[in-house]
Amino acid sequence: MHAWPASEVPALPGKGRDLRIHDTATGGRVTLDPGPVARIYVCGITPYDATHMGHAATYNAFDLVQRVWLDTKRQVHYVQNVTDVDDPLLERAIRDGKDWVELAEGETALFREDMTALRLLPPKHYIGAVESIPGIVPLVERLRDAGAAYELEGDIYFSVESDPHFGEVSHYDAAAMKALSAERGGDPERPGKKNPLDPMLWMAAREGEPSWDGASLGRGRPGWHIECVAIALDHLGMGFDVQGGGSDLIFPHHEMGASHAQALTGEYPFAKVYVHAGMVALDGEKMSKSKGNLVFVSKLRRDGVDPAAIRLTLLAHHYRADWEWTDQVLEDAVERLGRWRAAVSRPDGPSADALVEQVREALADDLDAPAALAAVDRWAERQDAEGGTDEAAPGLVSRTVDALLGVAL
Ligand code: 5CA
Ligand code: ZN
Repeated sequence: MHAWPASEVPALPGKGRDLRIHDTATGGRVTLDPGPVARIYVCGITPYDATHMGHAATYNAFDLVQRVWLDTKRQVHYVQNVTDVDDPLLERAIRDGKDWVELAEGETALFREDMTALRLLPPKHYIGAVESIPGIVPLVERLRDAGAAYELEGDIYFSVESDPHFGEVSHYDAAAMKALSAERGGDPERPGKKNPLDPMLWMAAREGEPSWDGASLGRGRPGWHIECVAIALDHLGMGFDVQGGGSDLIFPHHEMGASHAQALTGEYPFAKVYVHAGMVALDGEKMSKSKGNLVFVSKLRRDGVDPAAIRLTLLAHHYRADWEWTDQVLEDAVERLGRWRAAVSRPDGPSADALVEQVREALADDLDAPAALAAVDRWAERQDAEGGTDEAAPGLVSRTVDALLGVAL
């Protein structure tokens, strides 16, 4: 699949800082030390109702990871998937009387437009689940042949007991795992499973649903977790730097993905750190396609809201916090954008050398975007109150905000 165009990232003077980031698996902060090519996998959308502010907030967080790495003069090998076949997508297509392929293509196209408008840098590889099926089948066969998977009425399940590290991403207890599994696509109540938590790797073809040739598995379609594993292993290999997504993916998705990959390769870990963004809510509840309480990026754009203001709204919240979308948070961002634009439109101003370092330091410190915004606010206030004689300052502020925060002033 093709991704979307990259906005230019200006180079800044000096050198960026290494990223210290909260790792879900260890529960602590880790200083990342990627090689010259940093490797990151971020779980992509299931394209049936894109792009809401929750999605945008999560992708904004991982865009900051990428920008911090680029500032350290590293290359970034960023992979993102599209879950372009899945139960909820098929259900939505039936509900709306649409062809599921057209629904997925249309929503993915809209997502690309939104990402471009928000200046979120594209992945190097943007890969659909459907196009990955030929690579998924042999992985499921290997797991089955190694005894890490078993058949149940034609479907193939992964045995969580086959990975000695199972549970080490989320650290949830058995009851929490069971509840989340039922809530997020699993089937813990199905009779005949070895462990209620075991997730499906391959689902035998169902009447009226799309299916693909699965060689010795028979016709069917892949389970959700193995799709992301196949794509990550194909494009990044084991031991990549960051596995990312929203906190609703901690369990089962990222826990199961790690176990699939570890059972397949015998290597550990799947990813060096697991990074999760908080949930954006509307009217007191997590914004979600299934509940329908959504604010869409495309709707705001159509209403004439500047994408830079949408992005500043996201940046005003720490990526790990759960927060609530309101008209007020957007209004605050519109106002801030106006102040910043006025401040950089003058021919000179107070020196911005310290500001570059403050923004760098804030982002390196577990992506503290609110602290980065506060630093720019302070420069804009000084510009307003006293001005200055540094002719390079307004341009340097613009480039810093653009390079590290993705906001074009
Ligand atoms: N296709 C799968 C991942 S392989 C999926 O979860 N798709 S999604 O469309 O439901 O979500 C896409 C990304 O947005 C995921 O990282 C998810 O964690 C994140 N996300 C979904 N809802 C919210 C929300 N309300 N707030 C923050 N992030 C969210
Ligand atoms: Zn995923």
